[in-house]
Amino acid sequence: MIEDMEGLYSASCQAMRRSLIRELLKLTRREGIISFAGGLPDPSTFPIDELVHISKEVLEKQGRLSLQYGPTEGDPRLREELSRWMAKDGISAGVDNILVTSGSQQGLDLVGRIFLDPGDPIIVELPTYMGGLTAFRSYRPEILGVPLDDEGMRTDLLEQVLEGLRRQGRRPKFIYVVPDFQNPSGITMSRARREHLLDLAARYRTLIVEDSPYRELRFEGEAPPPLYALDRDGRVIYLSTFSKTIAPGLRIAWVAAHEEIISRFVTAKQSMDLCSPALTQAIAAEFCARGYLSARIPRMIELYRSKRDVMLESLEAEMPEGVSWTRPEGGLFLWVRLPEGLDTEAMLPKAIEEEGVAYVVGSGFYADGSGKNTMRLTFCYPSPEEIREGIRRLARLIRRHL
Ligand code: PMP
Ligand code: G9A
Repeated sequence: MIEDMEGLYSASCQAMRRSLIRELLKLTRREGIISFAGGLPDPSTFPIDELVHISKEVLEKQGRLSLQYGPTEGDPRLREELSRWMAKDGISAGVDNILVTSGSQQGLDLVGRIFLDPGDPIIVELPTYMGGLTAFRSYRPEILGVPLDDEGMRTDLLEQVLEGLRRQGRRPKFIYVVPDFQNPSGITMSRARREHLLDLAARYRTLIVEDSPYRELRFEGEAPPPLYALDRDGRVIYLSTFSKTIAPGLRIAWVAAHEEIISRFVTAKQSMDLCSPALTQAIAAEFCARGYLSARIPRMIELYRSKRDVMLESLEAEMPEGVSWTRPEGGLFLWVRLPEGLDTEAMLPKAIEEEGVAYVVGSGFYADGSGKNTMRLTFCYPSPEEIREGIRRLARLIRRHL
């Protein structure tokens, strides 16, 4: 290895951090560990038979096209299907407002790439999706956090942050939110907060990045409209994905935004990967066209709802006094708060080694490193029996630390 490598890596590279979630994924495969860590969809939901049939047909009938490079914007047929799919939520996005990406994770990186210079302010929720933080951090912005309550981002506090920036003659490049069954907290932003957020974004002349991979997975209650559907100014960049509704292995997701912004994304994506895989796009388009997507969602909801219920019941039965948690109406995650003074990061090695249970340390989701006494649990991957046993183990560990 040559000497002085440090001096060769860019400042951006040195600002990059490994995802704790990705590191913990290795544990999912370890014998005897019950993992509440990575948000891996339950593999029993993967539509393997349908995908076998469709893949065969796509290769036989349109192999010359689907094995070729495709347009950067994405497969035109898939974009038409996506436009129709989003219309059911009141999102009016034509084909020219849509860019297909290689996972929403690429969409987040593209957002960082086209908007951020070092030191630029952006605003995120406290806590927020860790993968969003890692994507943005590599562009070295100044990240400001606004706390959540059970109605989502505290827009009254957001207003103070925006006002503080204005006094310095600055405005944030964007406000990043995960409004539906948020990763990590499971909280959904109320309609009133959505309207206030849009109003503030307009008054302070900034953009909103609405990242919504879990929207389809609503177990109960009424869905507030997407921010994109409430927006009148082309101020919202909407991200969604098939990772949680079909399978993450397809790596098919999309961004909907104003045409001008899409055109910048297209230019940026060309230097990343030229285009997303034509083959999985063609398969996804066919999957949608046959109505398989809408047909399968009720079954997924039923499965995840029952797992959420098992987790809530187990928490209720096992957790000691002073521990609290959210009760999400959908999605894959819930959020646990331990009494002040407990440190979930220090507890994790013991959870794994002594109890054989894993979770994601909450502070990783806080841009300011707070949240030491919090953790994220997912109920999507383990079986109901594993959920019961895992919560028993976790409660035992917490009791030992109280
Ligand atoms: N955003 C959020 C909020 C997520 O939870 C995830 C996946 N866990 C992603 C983006 C990335 O999803 P993908 O790249 O699989 O589409
Ligand atoms: O990194 C992954 O594998 C996706 C999961 C994300 C999460 O658990 O938040």
